[in-house]
Amino acid sequence: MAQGQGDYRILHEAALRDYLAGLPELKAVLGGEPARWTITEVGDGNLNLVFIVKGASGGVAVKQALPYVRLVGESWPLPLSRAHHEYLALSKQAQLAPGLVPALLHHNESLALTVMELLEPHIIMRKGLVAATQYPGFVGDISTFMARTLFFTSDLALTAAEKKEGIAAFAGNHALCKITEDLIFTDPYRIAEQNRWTAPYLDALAASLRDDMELHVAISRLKLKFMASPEALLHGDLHTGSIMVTDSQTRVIDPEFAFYGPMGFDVGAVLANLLMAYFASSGHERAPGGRAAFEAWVLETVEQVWNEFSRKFLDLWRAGAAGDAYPVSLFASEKGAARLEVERQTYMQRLFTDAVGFAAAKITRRIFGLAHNIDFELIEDSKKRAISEARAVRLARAMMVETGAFRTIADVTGAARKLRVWRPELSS
Ligand code: SR1
Ligand code: MG
Repeated sequence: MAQGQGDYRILHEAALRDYLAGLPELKAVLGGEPARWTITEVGDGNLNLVFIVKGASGGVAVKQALPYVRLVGESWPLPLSRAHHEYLALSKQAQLAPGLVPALLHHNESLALTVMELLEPHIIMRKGLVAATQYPGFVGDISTFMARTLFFTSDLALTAAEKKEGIAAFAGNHALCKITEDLIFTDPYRIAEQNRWTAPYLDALAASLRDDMELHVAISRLKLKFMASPEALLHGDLHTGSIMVTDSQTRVIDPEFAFYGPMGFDVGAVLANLLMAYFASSGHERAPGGRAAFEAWVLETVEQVWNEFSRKFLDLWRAGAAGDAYPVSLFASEKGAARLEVERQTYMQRLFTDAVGFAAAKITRRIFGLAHNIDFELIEDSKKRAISEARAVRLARAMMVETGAFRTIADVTGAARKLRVWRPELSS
């Protein structure tokens, strides 16, 4: 029995086969004899089991939450209720951003188990970025996903009552928020058992993070914003490992960290992960077509993600927002419409500043915290890896402490471009 959920048991291969065989709709999707289905555990994330099941006529993906953090083990318990919040978030995202999340086929609350469409031939975007693959459809899709999911779950689109119901529905996901509060906003800046970095080269840089009070203030302001600004329903973990892609398709997966928080956290996550792909690129082997073209594409993508997100979000707002914020009755006159338009620009500038700060926090945690990413980790030569990471950290510190100096997204990409050739001093 796990955490009071009497029917919960971990479904390994045989039990999963029996379970799926007992569900007529899924049995029909898979086809053929259940005994001949292939079942492979493919989860490479930090928290859950993920199985790919294939039958004579089709396949499905099955995700089951474990009652603990997979990356660490049973010593770190984690509520199964995250599977419920993930299912809720996926359902909402499917409604608001159709075609940009996997189709939901089945959910079992007690087993903390969800069956989804098998995304094939999609791959995890982060893996594609490590191989220097460009994704021309990504900007359009991710900007639509963020603009629609964030706008339509905010006070700009909802009544106050609807918004508060939404907050309440996700308020129980606080254990997942706590992971973020600790691993992103606290641990990298103090001695924490689970921190790690590319030693010895980044030893001095790691120590400097613990002693940098301007950084401590900046990260604490961001933490407060994360904890105390329920602006919209966030994905909550929107990195490139939570996105699956083909040349022409994008699917956002894994919203188990979903809750009502500051919009800039999701936007910043996407920007941060693209920037890390950019800085990591020079540490990897030359790819066909060259790394330069890829790196130029990544920075162009960073700019377009923000610009397209901002344009689409504003379009939704201008198209007739029905939410209780900025009441239509207060801005009905010509003068009111003009003033509201100025206010929209101010709102977007504030959202941009939030995204810049959160992006910086996301970069720093991947270099000094518990959970790293393959963009850097797959750079075998640890000195090369440290150089790429130090460049990213230098940008992140500036973005976090001198956030006001980044007025436009071109300020961010311009600074990244300069740091791409900076030679950091490493510890030895
Ligand atoms: C213990 S969980 C570590 C990280 O994995 C997830 O993908 C989140 O980013 C979390 O912070
Ligand atoms: Mg995840």
